Amino acid sequence: MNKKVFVLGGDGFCGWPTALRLSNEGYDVTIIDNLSRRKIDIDLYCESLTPIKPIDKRLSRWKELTGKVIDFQLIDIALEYDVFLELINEKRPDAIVHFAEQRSAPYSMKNSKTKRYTVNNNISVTHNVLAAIVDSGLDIHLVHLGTMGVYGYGTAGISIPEGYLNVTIKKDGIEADTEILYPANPGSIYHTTKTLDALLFFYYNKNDKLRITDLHQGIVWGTNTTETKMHEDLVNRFDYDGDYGTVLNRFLMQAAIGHPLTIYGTGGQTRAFIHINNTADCISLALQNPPSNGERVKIFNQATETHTLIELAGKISKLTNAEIKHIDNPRVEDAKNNLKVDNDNFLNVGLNCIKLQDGLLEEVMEVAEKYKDRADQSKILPTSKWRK
Ligand code: NAD
Ligand code: USQ
Repeated sequence: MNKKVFVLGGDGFCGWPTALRLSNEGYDVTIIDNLSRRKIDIDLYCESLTPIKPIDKRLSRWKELTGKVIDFQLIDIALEYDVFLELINEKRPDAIVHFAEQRSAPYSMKNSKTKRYTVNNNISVTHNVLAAIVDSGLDIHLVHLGTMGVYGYGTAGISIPEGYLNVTIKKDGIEADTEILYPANPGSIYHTTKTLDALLFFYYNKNDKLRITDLHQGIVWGTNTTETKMHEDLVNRFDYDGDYGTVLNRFLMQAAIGHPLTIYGTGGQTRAFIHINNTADCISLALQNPPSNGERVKIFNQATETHTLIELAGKISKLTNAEIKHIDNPRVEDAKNNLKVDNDNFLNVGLNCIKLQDGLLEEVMEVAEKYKDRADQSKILPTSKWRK
């Protein structure tokens, strides 16, 4: 029998291509999503640059092309605990992949309403998933999408380890060796929810022996994967607006429509990146390499390279002659930082890193070029400020 996996947030940017990848690999996939991301688009008067199809159309096209069935359940996991638990008891999944959170840092910083929504939603979803696994009594492997930003991006000169740090504490004339979780240093309310998630995982793993993998993912770029390219109806979302658009995709889209590349501040910020195809690869690898019973939370850094923003903008400008514009940074963050990230855990289980290459950059720009008439230029500049 095929292994059963729930993909929470499987209608979103990372969840949709991952659900298709897992279905293609033979998993029996159920997507659970409350479609809140589509509703936030309506609230913000924005749309994905790519014309994403309704979830039922996506799934019927997938079935027609591959013969594979993906089930969809419209559940708000933060609010509908009993319905969610009932579904777990009914379907008895082997694994749950958890993408279902409000994931934009700028959206989380807009106002007290979006701050409260982000905290309430993200923490409730994560805690409900953990409590439901315990209530079900099943041995379910939970794979969660965390973020590199739980650590801040400054590194005291060392590369960021995968979750744990060996330290020597010197106090009262005594030296003690111990292992700690790498210190959290979030830079937005959104990132703060991910540090709180990490503590919930630590606790449930210690107390209830849950098997958990927490993936600290960098900024995802690109649009389509092997599976979403199979048909226009499967196209992935492409966020470009000031709240949900992430930096590299924004630069690529801006270049395609002739808008200056918007660097916030100096551009000396270094960030970690990963291509969307590698996101799906990593989830598949994490599912194939679960922690054993009794093992501590497995923490993987899910990033393939690091770059400064000025370096990225320079690369795209060289390719396209796009103008680069520095604008006042709306965020509170270091103007400049070094960032090195260990990613041995994924390399050791066979991740084939897709690195930034001109071919791939062009591919994303072609997507942007194809849909540029859908772009609303009034949505490009940032409107959310970290301090009022
Ligand atoms: P997304 O907003 O496109 O997708 C999240 C999905 O979760 C949406 O479809 C949304 O409707 C759903 N969802 C949210 N709250 C829910 C709830 N209460 N109940 C049911 N469904 C709910 O975001 P994404 O870019 O696909 O990110 C997915 C995960 O990966 C997030 O947890 C994010 O923090 C993490 N991540 C994303 C990136 C990135 O660059 N996109 C980078 C690192 C980590
Ligand atoms: N930035 C610009 N110009 C832009 C947009 C952003 O200079 O037009 C800068 C920001 O100031 C920041 C950096 O680019 O220094 C990254 O911003 P981003 O919006 O691309 O990414 P971020 O807010 O960090 O969040 C994204 C995802 C989030 C995920 C995170 C991974 O939205 O879900 O957790 O990347 S990480 O950054 O590694 O923590």
